[in-house]
Amino acid sequence: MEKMKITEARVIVCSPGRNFVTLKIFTDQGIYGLGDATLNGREKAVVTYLEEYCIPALLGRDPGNTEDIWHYFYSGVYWKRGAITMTAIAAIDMALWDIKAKALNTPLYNLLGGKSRDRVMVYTHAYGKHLMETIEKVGQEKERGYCAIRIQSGIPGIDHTYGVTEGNKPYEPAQRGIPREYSWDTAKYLNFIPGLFAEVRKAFGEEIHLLHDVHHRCTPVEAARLAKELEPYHLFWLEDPVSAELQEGLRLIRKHSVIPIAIGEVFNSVYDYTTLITEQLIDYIRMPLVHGGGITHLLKVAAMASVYHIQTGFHGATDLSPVNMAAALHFDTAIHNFGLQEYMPYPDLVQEVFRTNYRFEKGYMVIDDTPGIGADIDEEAAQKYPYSAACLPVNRKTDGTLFYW
Ligand code: KDG
Ligand code: MG
Repeated sequence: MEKMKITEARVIVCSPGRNFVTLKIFTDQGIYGLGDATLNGREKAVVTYLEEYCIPALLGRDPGNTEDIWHYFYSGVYWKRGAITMTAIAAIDMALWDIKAKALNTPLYNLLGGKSRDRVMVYTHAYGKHLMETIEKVGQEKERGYCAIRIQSGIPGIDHTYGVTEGNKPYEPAQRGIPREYSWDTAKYLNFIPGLFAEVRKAFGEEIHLLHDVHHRCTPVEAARLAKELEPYHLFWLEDPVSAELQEGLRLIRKHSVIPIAIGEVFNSVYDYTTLITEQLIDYIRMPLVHGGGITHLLKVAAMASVYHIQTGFHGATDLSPVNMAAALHFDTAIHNFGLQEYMPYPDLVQEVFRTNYRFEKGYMVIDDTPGIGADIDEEAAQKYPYSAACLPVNRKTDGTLFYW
């Protein structure tokens, strides 16, 4: 590969229905690369980090040196880790891998080990305001061809539940203005969920993969109870059963159940995972490229996980941009220990701004051989949708105590 130089980098912020931050890095060879830098509800913090501290130091460097540049912004910086820092590093890293693959005229997956599989199994979301509607939605997603479905449902006695839309719009948790406050009751949740899965299995049998996201709302002992009671329904995984900043909390769940556990969409470093991986307390890694320092870092996390027979199951909600999704699909195609990829179809507005090279085929995603990541942004279209501040909600228990959302 010819030596290149980074000549310019700029951050594009747009809001086609929701906010996205995209980094575009240009080189003296006329090749540019894209990286996703979207951190839901904290977008401008990443923009500032990139514009004030990273871009000036990127200019003039050879974009082919992905490893050295990653360490320049990670090891070379005194204040390490954290969602803002690691999202900024991820965007730089993704864009550099995009440039390198384009310069070599090859799809990104070829630089990550080539094809370990022809297609990538994805799961989608099914949710309803009550049990019957939820079951109906599972049936609809199955009809669309999904063979893995995450199930969330409204719960009797709780006004708002994570993962369930208000009205008939697609689910979108970020809202304009300061965070809305919801009320939460773990006892009602724990009493309802096992019965929901019993009904879903009764309706659809054992063929379909079922998943559920606890969204950090249980204590370790509550999560152990839920995992144990869900065991007969053979979930593909139970996600974020506890707020896992206490890694040791997972030991209790493991002691009581053999339900597979997926953790870490809010993690951003391999050091968030060391206990979980080396003690085999989880089965799937959720940390996505965009929040986990990019391809360079996730290659190492995935390699470490593979030694312990742990697979990847990357976060892929619609608040991660199509650039991240495209890069993730290359990663999923290439690594040996890929497990499952989350996928929520983007609304049409998003597709007006971002162009992608992947397509859905009967429960799987397939990427084509476009050189690089294969995603692009239409900057003119992006300009039509300016940034508008939005935040994730806040949760309180019924007595007013602040709780995890
Ligand atoms: O921004 C937060 C969302 O991406 C998150 O709530 C979605 O938990 C989520 C999931 O599993 O997709
Ligand atoms: Mg989740």
